[in-house]
Amino acid sequence: MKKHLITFAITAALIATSTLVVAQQMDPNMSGMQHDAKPADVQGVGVVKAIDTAKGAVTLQHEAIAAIGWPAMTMPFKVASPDLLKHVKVGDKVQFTLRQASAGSTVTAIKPVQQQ
Ligand SMILES: [Cu+2]
Repeated sequence: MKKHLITFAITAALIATSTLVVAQQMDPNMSGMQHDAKPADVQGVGVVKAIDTAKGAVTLQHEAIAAIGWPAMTMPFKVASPDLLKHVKVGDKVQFTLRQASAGSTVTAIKPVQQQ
């Protein structure tokens, strides 16, 4: 009887593991399709106040970001890659993507917005 329970437990664990693997393999496609719905990424608009390519940081005077309950403010952000800062300069109005994490927010995309 005990042996049967153990066999059952192992089988259940194997099924759970293989389900997890399938879920992970599917994830890249899923996140690609549902990019806008991903709660970890939020969009913002602001003005570039300072750029520090050496530190990989950008200071943004951003508008309120309702998705995460932020009021408008000026603050520094880490960027996912210093390359992201090549296409923006101080004074640019920009649209950016923030990835939310417990360690802080990281800019994962940033581009100038056409001003009219
Ligand atoms: Cu802020």
